[in-house]
Amino acid sequence: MEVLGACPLDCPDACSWVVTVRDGVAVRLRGNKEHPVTRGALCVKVNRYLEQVDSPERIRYPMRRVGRKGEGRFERISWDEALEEISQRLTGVIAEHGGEAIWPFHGTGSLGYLQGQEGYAGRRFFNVLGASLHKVTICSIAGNAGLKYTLGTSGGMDPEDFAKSRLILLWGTNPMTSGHHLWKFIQDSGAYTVSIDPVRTKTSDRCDEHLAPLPGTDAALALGLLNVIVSMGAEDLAYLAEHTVGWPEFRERIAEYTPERVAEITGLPVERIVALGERIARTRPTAIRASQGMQRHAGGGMALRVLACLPGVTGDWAIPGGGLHYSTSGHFRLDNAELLRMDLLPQPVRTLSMTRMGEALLATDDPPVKALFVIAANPVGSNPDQARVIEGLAREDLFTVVMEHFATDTVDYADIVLPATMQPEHLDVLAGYGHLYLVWNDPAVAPPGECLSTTETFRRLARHMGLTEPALYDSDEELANQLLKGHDLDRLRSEGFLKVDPQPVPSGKLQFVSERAERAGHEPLPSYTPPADPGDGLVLISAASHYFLNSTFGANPELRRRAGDSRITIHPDDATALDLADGTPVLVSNERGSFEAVAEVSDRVRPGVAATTKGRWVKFNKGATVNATIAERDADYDGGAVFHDNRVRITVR
Ligand SMILES: Nc1nc2c(c(=O)[nH]1)N[C@H]1C(S)=C(S)[C@@H](COP(=O)(O)OP(=O)(O)OC[C@H]3O[C@@H](n4cnc5c(=O)[nH]c(N)nc54)[C@H](O)[C@@H]3O)O[C@H]1N2
Ligand SMILES: Nc1nc2c(c(=O)[nH]1)N[C@H]1C(S)=C(S)[C@@H](COP(=O)(O)OP(=O)(O)OC[C@H]3O[C@@H](n4cnc5c(=O)[nH]c(N)nc54)[C@H](O)[C@@H]3O)O[C@H]1N2
Ligand code: SF4
Ligand SMILES: [Mo]
Repeated sequence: MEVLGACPLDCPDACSWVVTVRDGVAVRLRGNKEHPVTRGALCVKVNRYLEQVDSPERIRYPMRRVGRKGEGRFERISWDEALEEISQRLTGVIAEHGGEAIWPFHGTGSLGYLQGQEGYAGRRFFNVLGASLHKVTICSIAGNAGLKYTLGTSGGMDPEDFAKSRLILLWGTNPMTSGHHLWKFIQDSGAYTVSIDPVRTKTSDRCDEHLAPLPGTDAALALGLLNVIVSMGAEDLAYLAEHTVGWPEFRERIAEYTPERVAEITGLPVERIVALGERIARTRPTAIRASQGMQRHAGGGMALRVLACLPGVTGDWAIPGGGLHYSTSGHFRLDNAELLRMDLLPQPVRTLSMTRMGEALLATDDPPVKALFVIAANPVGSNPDQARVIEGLAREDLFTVVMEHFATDTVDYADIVLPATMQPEHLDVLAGYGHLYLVWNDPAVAPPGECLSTTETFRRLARHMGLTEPALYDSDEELANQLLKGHDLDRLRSEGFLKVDPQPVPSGKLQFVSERAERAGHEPLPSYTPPADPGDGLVLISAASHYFLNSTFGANPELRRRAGDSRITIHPDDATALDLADGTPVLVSNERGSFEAVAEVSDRVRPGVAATTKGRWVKFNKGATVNATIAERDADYDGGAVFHDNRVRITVR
């Protein structure tokens, strides 16, 4: 039997897959050949996903902590005991501190609308309890906000249209690692390709040209390219007049960013800036792929805002194969409100920011956080300011439930661990953020041990607590129907995927001058916001690892072997200045914390920059990873995270 499913991981490609089942056992997993983006291929991480599903390390039963927090010692308990203990603790917390003392910490481990983050699985239950809201600031929020100020939507181009582009700027993005299916469309286009990245990545290697600006200076670079374009008189006057607001003001702003000034800010040669500006000026359509990486900076939201203006000046937004693609999420008209049911909240409640976890857990707020549910997240490994997150999670008076597949660093701090189903074992539906397809996932096999889906876990908990709200007991099928109202569900189910119609971009006139930004307290005109880490040393970028997906697979023996030890890449000039050689064991530190790594001396990074990857586990890395050095600071818009705006010192161990 073959069952259609979908990869649940936090990756733009949301692959459609086919599970072959024999005698109730999943024996084969492959990419769906019919899906126009998956095209039959998965990736190096997920090709052997069935081994991950069958892993002997998988959590199969509910557990209760027996050791100290952080020790990771647990005993097996029954579901009844687990539900009873959770019910009692939650009831106690609500009686003493109110529902807001409960924090449902939803992570991006699964992007499923039923079981994972996009539908904030379990939110209905938490609404009935009056729990705090959770804002997912960890990933893409600043860029989304910046795009919305300019375009009215964050949706952007249909990525399949890259096949029609003549010039493609791969700007702060590494698709060969973090979503490789886009490359097919880029290849099909035959376009001239430019990688703009402080690091020479696997993607840069495939491009015709590579520019390595200083991190966090992209808005200045974009303004400099526009300066060249406008000096040539290559702006599209008809498009500007008909489809934009505030061109005269923006034109003046552009004039301030001469190639000379921009060269100083970005650390790029003037000639390269001029040459790229001229190339853009004479090539239609030009497309930009920018992704989350380049907005993990103090000025991340502003950077995306300026980038979205570029195709407004050249008129590329009006040409198929022109424009910008960041995330397609804005195009899906799903009835998330119907799923979330915020109307079930008894009164308005506070919102807690995902990337301010250390601060929130250690604060003396009223009410303090007294109960924490971690759902498909691994904050110990993946949040900023690791030491403070750990200190917060170690609080004896904090009741922590972690729903997981594996004994992550975060599980070690749980009071109760609940075994969760994996994708071949539950029903779910996903929407790609690198394409325009809804993707369906039917359960293929029975869960191992006593694993339960997120939805079923909350149904049972609600029943155990005697909650009477009928919406808490809707089945997965009912939830899917509510979410997908207006979509052809039968077709989605039978084919495994369904393309949605993109919304127009920009949604109205493109706003060079944004009143919405001004109302939110930001500059009305796009500008350049410099990096903000006040520290000294090199700027450390910790981007996606080729072999892990965030911290998922961080304990997978084969993928860990392929990823190798924790490394930090440094330019030969910086290595000489620091008296380091290739292979030197180093300590990487700043005022927030430190971690150990091995130096790799290579001109893959530009001078002034160091690079490592995210996703390693604390327990396999001597108690700290790169996230020990990252600040719980906010980016400019909406509280986004600043993972790559991070200065560190590197010393020999
Ligand atoms: N240094 C640095 N740190 C970063 C970043 C960076 O660029 N640099 N990037 C950040 C970004 S963009 C992100 S999105 C975060 C993500 O960081 P993480 O929270 O580490 O995300 P994942 O590893 O995707 O998933 C977390 C957990 O969810 C579990 N999980 C998966 N599916 C399910 C399910 O259906 N049910 C349950 N209960 N659990 C499930 C997985 O087993 C996994 O342990 O990391 C951030 N951290
Ligand atoms: N294999 C793999 N795939 C993944 C993930 C993973 O962990 N592993 N993570 C997934 C998740 S959660 C997300 S959000 C996406 C993220 O995917 P990406 O958006 O690709 O994010 P990053 O890997 O953080 O950064 C991408 C590139 O931006 C560069 N960069 C950093 N700062 C700057 C800057 O200031 N300017 C410019 N121009 N470039 C800069 C980095 O060097 C890096 O090469 O990928 C998803 N896919
Ligand atoms: S991680 Fe991305 S590329 Fe790999 S199977 Fe999942 S969706 Fe596809
Ligand atoms: Mo992410």
